[in-house]
Amino acid sequence: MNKEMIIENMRSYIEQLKIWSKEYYVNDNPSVEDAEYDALMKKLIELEFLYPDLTQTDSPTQYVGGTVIEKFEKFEHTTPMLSLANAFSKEDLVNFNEQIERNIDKINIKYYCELKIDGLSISLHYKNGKLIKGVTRGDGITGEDVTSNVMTIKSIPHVISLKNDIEVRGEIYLSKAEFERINKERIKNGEAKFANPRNAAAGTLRQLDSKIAASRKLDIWVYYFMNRDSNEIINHAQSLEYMNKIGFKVNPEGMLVNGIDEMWNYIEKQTLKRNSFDYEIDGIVIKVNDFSLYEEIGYTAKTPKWAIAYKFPAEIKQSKLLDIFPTIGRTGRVTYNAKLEPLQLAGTTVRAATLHNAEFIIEKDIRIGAMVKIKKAGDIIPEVISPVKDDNFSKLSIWKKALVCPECSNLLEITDGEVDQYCVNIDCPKKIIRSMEHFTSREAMNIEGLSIKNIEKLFAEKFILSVSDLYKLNTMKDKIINLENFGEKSFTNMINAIEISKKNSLEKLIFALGIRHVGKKTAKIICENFNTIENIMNATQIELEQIYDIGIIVAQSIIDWFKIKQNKRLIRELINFGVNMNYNGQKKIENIYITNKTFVITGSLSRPREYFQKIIESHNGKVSGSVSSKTNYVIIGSDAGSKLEKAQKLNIKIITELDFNKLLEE
Ligand code: 0OX
Repeated sequence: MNKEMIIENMRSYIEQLKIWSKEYYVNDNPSVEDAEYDALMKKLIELEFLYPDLTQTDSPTQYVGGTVIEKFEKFEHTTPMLSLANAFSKEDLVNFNEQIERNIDKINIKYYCELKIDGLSISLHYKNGKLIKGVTRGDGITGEDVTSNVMTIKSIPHVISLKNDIEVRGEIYLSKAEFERINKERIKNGEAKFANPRNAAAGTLRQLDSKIAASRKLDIWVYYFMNRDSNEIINHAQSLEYMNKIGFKVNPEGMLVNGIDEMWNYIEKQTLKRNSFDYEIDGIVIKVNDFSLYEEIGYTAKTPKWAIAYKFPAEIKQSKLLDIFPTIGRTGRVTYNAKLEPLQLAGTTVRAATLHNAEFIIEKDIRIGAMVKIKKAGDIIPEVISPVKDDNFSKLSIWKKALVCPECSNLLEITDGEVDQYCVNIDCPKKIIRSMEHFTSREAMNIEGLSIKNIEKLFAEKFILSVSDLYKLNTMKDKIINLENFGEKSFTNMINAIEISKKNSLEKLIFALGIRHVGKKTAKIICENFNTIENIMNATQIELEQIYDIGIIVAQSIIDWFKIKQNKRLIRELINFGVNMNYNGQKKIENIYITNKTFVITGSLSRPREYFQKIIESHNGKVSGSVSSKTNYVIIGSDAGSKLEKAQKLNIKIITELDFNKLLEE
């Protein structure tokens, strides 16, 4: 056989296998027996074995995996991978619909309802018809490049007929049957079981050896076509149909509905069918069907306003409350926890659940020894809902709250107007340990190699009494490596991680300090505006309040924190240890017309709304979806509708794109 003939043979096998594979994996409707498929596959494998150089890139043999990588590279998404706002009742959906109707000044909006698959979001990139990249959602902005594993998923086409560069997004999942099979195998191998199909899918997608992914049948449903402009696809239903036509798996349960009653009807039907699917779903996703409305309806920072996820009510079960014990958080707040007789709930074994605060336990009359109802809040954190007042209940003694801190025996206090009890002792060991845990956590100073166990140990041995002591640990090598569980290697890793943390951009430190009401996002906003620790420490209450997104309470909390003597000393010590006190990111640009002003954008403009939004936000301005007395400017394009009218009524400045550009130049 000459080269051309071999390639011709390979191609004919590949084309036939592809047709059968699509029938089997995508359409769930095979036309041949497995044996026939396997026989042809064997012929192809033999040919490729003899002529490896001629192996075709789109050969189905390429699905078997085999690449082993060291770590997953980061990949910044072309457009952020948004998540969905949640709805928990029909009322929430009515509100969702009303807000959209009000926003775009239209009624009778068509919605597309589809199952909410409980898996992991993935973004798939195709170039010139070939699958080139698969990226996880990550934090929505940056994900991990898991291409080597995605390439092993049989229901994801490696080659599609459409030659434009496209991106599709969907949900990777494991069927319930495959999850059971994997767990059985793990038990046999003496490995820990996966808690649920979602965890198993996540664990599989993050394997560095793609052979492991190939050996587990990951699957996909796609739900989002990113290249809406380049095709004549004008609505979501059409986009799904189109994606299916070019070879992607689209869930067949989706349906177009008109109005809330039809929507609710769909939800009720799918709620009843929920357990009959061979994959787990945790709700229903509802999307406006018409793409042309998306820009106008708009987005929040993390979610589109044209879609919502209705979450199924949480599963509720009963178990015996064995004990109630308080724990102390980094702020000194007391949380009460329930020790339970273990039970299976929403995919995991639950042994403990939160009881919130003493007020909650007293109000619900929860007693040790009683049967209690439990659910998982947000499907994650187990919580006790109420006691079951059965015959046995009245015989149990009424619970009494703790009066002293379980860690330092200080009297617990309740601040005016609050329900929570606090330990206010600044030397309370638990508070210190918890603050250190927060300080070193990933989102804060990201000091890897310093587990909570190590922190407790180093604290107990008096090596670290406050967070600044972390930066002195390098001088205590001889003593530390002699501690149990601390070898030379773990010591070096820990010290390296501490050293690296000195270079963090300032927002990480600001978050790490644990100032009340200053979360990750607020820390970044503060740094974007003040740039250095010195500026932050010198900022006045008024200067802080002038920043968008920082209200009176947050501003007060920042001022209060920096007033405390010990806190000032801590900052001085950190400076002396060489911890970076500057913001490395982009500083907000000041423009008197844009900074701290609210804009509404309406009508068709020469560029997408996101373009203007980005510019406005980079100047510390805000873009809102609706016109109100708080709006400073309305930017109008052609066909501006009700928002323009409203702006005129309220006497709000109306500007064109050209005017906006002029403001920018000022
Ligand atoms: C799902 C699912 C997730 C696209 C726009 C925002 C979220 N888990 O089944 N996400 C989406 O939509 C994206 N749809 C779904 N069906």
